[in-house]
Amino acid sequence: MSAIRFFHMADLHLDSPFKGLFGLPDNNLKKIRASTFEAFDKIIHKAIEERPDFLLIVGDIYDGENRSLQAQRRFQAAMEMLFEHNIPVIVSYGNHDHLHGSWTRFALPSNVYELPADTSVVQLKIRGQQVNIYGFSYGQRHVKEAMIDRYPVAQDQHAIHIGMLHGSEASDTTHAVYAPFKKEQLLEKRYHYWALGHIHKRQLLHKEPPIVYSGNIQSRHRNEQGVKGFYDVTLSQTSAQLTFVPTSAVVYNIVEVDCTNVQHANELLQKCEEAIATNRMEYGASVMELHLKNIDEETEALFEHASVEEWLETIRESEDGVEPMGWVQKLILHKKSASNESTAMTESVISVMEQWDISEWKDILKDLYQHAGGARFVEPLTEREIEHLKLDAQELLVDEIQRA
Ligand SMILES: [Mn+2]
Repeated sequence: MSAIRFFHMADLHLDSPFKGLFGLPDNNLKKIRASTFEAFDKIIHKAIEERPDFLLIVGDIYDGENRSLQAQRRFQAAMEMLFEHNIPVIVSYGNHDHLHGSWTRFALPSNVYELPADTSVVQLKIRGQQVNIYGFSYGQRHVKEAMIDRYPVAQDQHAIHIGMLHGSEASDTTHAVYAPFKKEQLLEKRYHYWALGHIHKRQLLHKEPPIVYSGNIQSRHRNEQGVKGFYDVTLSQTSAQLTFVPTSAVVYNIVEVDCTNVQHANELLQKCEEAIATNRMEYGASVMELHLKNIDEETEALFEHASVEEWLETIRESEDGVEPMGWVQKLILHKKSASNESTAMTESVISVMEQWDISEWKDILKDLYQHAGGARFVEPLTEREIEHLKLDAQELLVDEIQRA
């Protein structure tokens, strides 16, 4: 029985708008706005070069339910290229590009199998090997039902069975729970591989058989740090080999700068520049959060007559025009003087915040959201927005406590 080879990817979020980026030079902004497409192109090029047997795309190809024209055009063209090379693509749509949205229709070539809203199976024959792929697309945005109940238990003992599922573990309370499942439920289906989507952080939930989130192919904001990509999988009934392939066009990173013994502004600037250069060597184009570590009183004095914003401007200026781009989004000071007591206090406040659910957040923020004049200026309160608020609140808290 021969092994098969496929690419497992999810959450392409093509044409993500990248809101909330301010003050960037035009070429940097352009690079970031094109990053989801650039990452996608890398996958298509690799597929054409290396000819895997098929591709699996597990939901959220498009960022919006109106499936932007630009994104569809790029996707369509890519699928045509794969058609030319006889590479099948199995697609399930997720909560972002669910079937109930309205969009301008493109006709995809016949190598693309779009899964319907009911769980169904796509059957492929690869060098004599039968391969059954099970999955569904989101019929509407919110699929709260345990769709896993609708997947059949594998029957054909000679086939390779693969499940595609865009959803999250029932126990995972950090995300909006869609199509919830328990690991045991997946294992009960006796499939050889579970290709998951929805969670943007790459992770292996189970090894044999593999239950895998490939994560998204390109970070979309500062809560999605690190290199993103997809899995190149070689699979037989008895073995699985997974290779992570990076695709990020722009890497979101936290860069640490050790400020021990820094006394003068030029020394601090030089340390920052060195840290950024090292990051550039390793990751290429990046959006960075610069964390200044080990700031003692002498270093702290450098911020007495120049604000953090001024420092940020100065650091950004020295990066202007350097390729590949390095955009410093934020500058965060970690002062040495912070006592253990204040750390403990910060942590206890943060842990209280962690326990708030969305309705509590709404209650806490109701003055803002119900304000007659202000409400229309704020973003809708999504999980992601709450994540941002949490991080901002933590920073503010640490800062205030240290200053006290
Ligand atoms: Mn997604």
